[in-house]
Amino acid sequence: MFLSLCLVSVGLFLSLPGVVSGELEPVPETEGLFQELRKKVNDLWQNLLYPQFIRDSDWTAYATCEMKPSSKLDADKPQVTGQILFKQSYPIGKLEAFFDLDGFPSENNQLGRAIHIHKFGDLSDGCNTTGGHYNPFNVNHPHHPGDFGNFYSKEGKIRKYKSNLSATLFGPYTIMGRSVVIHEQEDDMGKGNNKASLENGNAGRRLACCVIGICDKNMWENKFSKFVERKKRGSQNEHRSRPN
Ligand SMILES: [Cu+2]
Ligand SMILES: [Zn+2]
Repeated sequence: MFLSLCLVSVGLFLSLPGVVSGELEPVPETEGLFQELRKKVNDLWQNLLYPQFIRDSDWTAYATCEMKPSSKLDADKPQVTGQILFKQSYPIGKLEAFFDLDGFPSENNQLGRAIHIHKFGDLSDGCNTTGGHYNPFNVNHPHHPGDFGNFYSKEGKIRKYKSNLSATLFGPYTIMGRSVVIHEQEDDMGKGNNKASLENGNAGRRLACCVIGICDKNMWENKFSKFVERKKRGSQNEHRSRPN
């Protein structure tokens, strides 16, 4: 850590034009060394600012979360599986997410189910070891970056696209390596008049969870284009069947 800080300080120092051309200009025999050091510092900065996985995919980060029922869940509870995909353009794009989940009871008019980002990507004791809501700024629920709200299933499925989310895949508050949890019950959005409401929205048991990890661009593009196609077809059919 100390070495990195030293290198960074040297880099800043070397990048000041006045310094390089001023009285501290290196003597010829040390010039090669300085050049090498400068390159190392530049590479360090590049890697810090622009992580490899973003540079590899047109300056956009993609992540996936492979949803599985909690290993501690009773057999009579809904066994939710599927995928949540994330996309975010570097550096100032807002997070987009696509929720593609199955296994909810098939009767319609089900209550909403809360979905949140939890602190840990640890599934060693099912979803119980994912900790509380990811809360880097020490605020109340529902103002955590991963408070995605309530989701309503249709014919046992949730297919939902959300944009402009406040969680991020970049920097010190990245959600990469943390988890997404689906709860049995509705999120009271902090209006439950008790302590738990301001911590977790009283959303009840953890049905299913997954760990967020880097994925390929194609994963998002394939899934999302199918979703858009299905939506288009759905709205056309709706249009056709609507009386004039
Ligand atoms: Cu939760
Ligand atoms: Zn929360």
